[in-house]
Amino acid sequence: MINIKEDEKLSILNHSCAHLLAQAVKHLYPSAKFWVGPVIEEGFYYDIDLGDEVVKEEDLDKIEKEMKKISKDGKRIYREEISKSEALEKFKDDPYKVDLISRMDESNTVISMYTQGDFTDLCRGPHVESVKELKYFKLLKVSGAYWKGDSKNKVLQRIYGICFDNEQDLENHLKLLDEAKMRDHRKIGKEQDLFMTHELVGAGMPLWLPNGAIIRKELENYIYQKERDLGYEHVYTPCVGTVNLYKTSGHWDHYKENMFPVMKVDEEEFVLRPMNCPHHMLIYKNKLHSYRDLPIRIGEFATDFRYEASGAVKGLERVRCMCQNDAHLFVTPEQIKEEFKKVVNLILEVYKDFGIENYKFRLSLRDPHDKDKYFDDDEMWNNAENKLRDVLNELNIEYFEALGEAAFYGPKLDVEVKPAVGPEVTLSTCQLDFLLPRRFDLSYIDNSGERKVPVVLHRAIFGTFDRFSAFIIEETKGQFPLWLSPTQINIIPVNNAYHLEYAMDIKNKLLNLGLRVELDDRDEKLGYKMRESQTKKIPITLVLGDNEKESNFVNVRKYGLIETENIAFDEFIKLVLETVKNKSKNI
Ligand code: TSB
Ligand code: ZN
Repeated sequence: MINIKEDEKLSILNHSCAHLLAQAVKHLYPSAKFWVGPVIEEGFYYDIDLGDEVVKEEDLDKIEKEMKKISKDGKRIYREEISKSEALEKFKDDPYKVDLISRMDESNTVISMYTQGDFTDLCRGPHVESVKELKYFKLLKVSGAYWKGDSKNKVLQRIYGICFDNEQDLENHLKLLDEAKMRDHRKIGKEQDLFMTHELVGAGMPLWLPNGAIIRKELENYIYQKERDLGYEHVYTPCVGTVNLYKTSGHWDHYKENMFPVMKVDEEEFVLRPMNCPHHMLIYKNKLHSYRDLPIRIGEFATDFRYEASGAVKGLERVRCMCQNDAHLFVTPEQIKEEFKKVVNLILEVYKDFGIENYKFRLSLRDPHDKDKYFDDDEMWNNAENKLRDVLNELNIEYFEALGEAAFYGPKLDVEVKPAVGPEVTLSTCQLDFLLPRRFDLSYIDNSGERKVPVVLHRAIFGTFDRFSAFIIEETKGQFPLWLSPTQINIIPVNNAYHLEYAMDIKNKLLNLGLRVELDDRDEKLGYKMRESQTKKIPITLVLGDNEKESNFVNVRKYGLIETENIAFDEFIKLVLETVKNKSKNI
């Protein structure tokens, strides 16, 4: 999707359109007072004080019509520069503008205003020359916004819109917005009871509902098995640690702004952990190790807490409480490349299983000038960064480099995945770390009996279960493959009086095979129940009547298809189990 702010021409157009919106609002709501109307990535908005009146979504049409009328009138847009005292006099009845003007420093700011027809607004500009140029716009939504973003202040009405310079671009953009709305995992999450949030729990702290929990459990089982096969050992550790633990690791100095504040218990200070590395370092340190033990791969589905700005949290995609599919691999320097390659191959394998094809590898490097974020040891950094480059080149993997994106303890390989709509998201990561093993004084005995420091690879294949689930919900539009579907099979008896017993028998047999089955025995019409099964996006619906009962068959309707198929029950079982095992979409 286009970033309006980054396109100079569209920026001017959208800013001018914000004024057109304000003028139309003034015509329709004469007492309206205006705060600010900036251009944003998604278009523009204007914050407006309408006294006791409230603009609703359905009022946007009316405002849009007025905007069109003004635009047709085709008045020129004039710029005038005025002194601060003139500005204060001119806008003296408008406390919002007075607030803005009083804070302006005349010595380094030119105060300007723009006029179009009967409307004048204080503005830096620039603007288009005439309102006639503002033809292809759309008002998108309205919400409340505290004046100056402070919850102690009055709530203003924020009206959002977007403007293009031709009809086709506007249409394409609106289509994309519709598509994004339809796929939005927050919407699907609500419709399918996957997760919820509640202000009493807090922003960015999702509650996984039973349906969502099934998906998450399946993801956990899937990756757990893959990791076991690769020699990972899984652990459980607490999601708090003492401040001293994070001072030892260096998080306290380099990651504090991403952490929740300290909790005091008795005389000890604790934090909610933002990462699991320190805990895993201590598990490694619990025993003496010889080079023969390495690599040691410690995995955990670990809950972390991070401070994310309240405006940045989004459904499951960006949360403050997350569960990482985390592991720390303790290796000798000679094992780095091989172990790193295995991680990259695991990422590729998982993406293949999930049909993820649109992604880029990003090599995240330190910014050598940022001495606050990155520890100061050029040799260590260069060594680590070059090691990663070598591996990527040997694997023939295309990547791009991103300065200043490394973790404080080392460079990383992040995978940026492009969703069906919307901006890229970082899912997987694999990071190389020479620092934390030193800070925790880790060691192993090498083959000549000498004490050596291991190297650590931090890696998360899904990233977090939260973000990965958000991604999968949007990619599939909530039509999950059979193995992930909360309900896999819905059984509908044609007539409860005659077919319920057979339906219950089929249900129990499927449940015994470990499948997730529902039986719809409500006294509703067959057609109604079948339609509902489709709305709920259940992959398989079985309709059972006389024919099926007599021959031990099932009548199968796959999600999204109209036609149905009669299959012998034994055959059906085989098909279903195979589909689940192969993780294919449907039978
Ligand atoms: C891989 N210590 C490493 C770990 O061993 C670590 O924490 N890396 S991380 O900071 O990059 O986080 C791992 C992954 O978590 C990221 O790749 C990203 O996919 C996911 N993630 C990060 N922040 C959030 C968030 N606020 N909400 C959801 N997922 C997140
Ligand atoms: Zn880590």
